[in-house]
Amino acid sequence: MYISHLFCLELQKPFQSVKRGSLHVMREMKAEKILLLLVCLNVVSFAVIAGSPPTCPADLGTECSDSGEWEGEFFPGIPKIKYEGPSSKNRLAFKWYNAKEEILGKKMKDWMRFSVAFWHTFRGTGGDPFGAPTKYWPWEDGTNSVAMAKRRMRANFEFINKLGVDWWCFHDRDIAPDGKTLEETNANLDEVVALAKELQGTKIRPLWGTAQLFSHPRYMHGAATSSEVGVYAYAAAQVKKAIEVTHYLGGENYVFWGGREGYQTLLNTDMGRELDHLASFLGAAVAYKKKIGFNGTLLIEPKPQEPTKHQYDWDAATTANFLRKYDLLGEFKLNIECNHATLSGHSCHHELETARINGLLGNIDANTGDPQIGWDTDQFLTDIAEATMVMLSVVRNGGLAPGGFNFDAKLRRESTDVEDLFIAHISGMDTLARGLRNVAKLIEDGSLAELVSKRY
Ligand SMILES: [Mn+2]
Repeated sequence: MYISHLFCLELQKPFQSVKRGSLHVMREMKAEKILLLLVCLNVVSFAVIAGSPPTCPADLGTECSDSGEWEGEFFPGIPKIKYEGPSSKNRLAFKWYNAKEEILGKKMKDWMRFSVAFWHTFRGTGGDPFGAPTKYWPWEDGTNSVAMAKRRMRANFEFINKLGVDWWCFHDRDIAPDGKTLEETNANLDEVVALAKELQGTKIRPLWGTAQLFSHPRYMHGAATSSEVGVYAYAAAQVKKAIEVTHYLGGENYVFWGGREGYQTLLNTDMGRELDHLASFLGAAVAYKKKIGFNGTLLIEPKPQEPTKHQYDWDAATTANFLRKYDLLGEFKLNIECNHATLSGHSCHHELETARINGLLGNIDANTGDPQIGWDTDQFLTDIAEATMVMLSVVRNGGLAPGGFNFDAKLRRESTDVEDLFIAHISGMDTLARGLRNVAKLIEDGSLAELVSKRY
């Protein structure tokens, strides 16, 4: 991103020095400058989406922290979040989620198994395709150094402890920076993971880990479905390492989200061959998992499109058929994301039920989209009716363990206070808790089951 900025500034210089050109030349230069600015803006936006660190200092008057040791709390003044019940007006308290309360024979926390998503919570910048980052958390120093990654990891565990959850999820590249070589990249990851292991203590574990196989330019044609064998091999090496660190941290699952496993046009794509490649890639992951004794569940996360026009893991039914064709059904389950469900034209409830009746419901990425916006907005789920349907599937499934609910959800661009991270998670947890309480009433009342049985 810095390089892009410098490039743009450099290119603007010649225009600024032309002061007495003919009108024609001036017009041409103006057009050039506008084009250049647009190109620069696009370059910058792309870098933002690709997960670059936020620029610092921001033009909002905020100052970066220095790059020295961080002292004290990351969330000062925010207490450990407690349950205060529905009449509480405290924004930093649970109204419906009471971790140890028993509902339908199980503690709420065991139904839920809530997890914080590192990428949205600690790498989310508020940047979108139309604008630069808006969030500059006080602990960020504007770099993507290993030291910064470790400081961010400390913030992650203070957040998790104060929120009172036991799980977290991560991509390899979100928690540690890329190096110049695979070896250097892996060494960076090892250094950050060693600290994470220490900070986890005896109670906190990864709900799942995953490899980030979509933001680096090498993955522009996909990873396991890339037409370049070198890219396929690099992705395999990256997944191998990501499974190892997930295992080392005591993770209970490992997720495959095919970020760019899909196509832009069938005219240049051998779809059958790409699907064969994807299946052998996943088969190799199964073999390696067994070789190192990792007993976690492997999960595939369906999504119909975005960033590619068509993603191979379109929805639960498509993915189940893929697994069936390649004889991988016994080795994988599904991670259903509610926002992906609606992008594929289904409801979240439909996707959960499709996974459940096929014995494939493994985990839920708890978020929601917006009915008026056609893309993946990754909002916290706050619709009680939707949460009730989601929990109905979870209860019928007997729970999600060893999976759980991962908050694959982010603050809105306009939400820039540190406290907002807590308020958003509390609202997501309370909404699902309310859904569970509603399901308990529906089941205890018996009328829903009676209605269905009468129909048949
Ligand atoms: Mn999403």
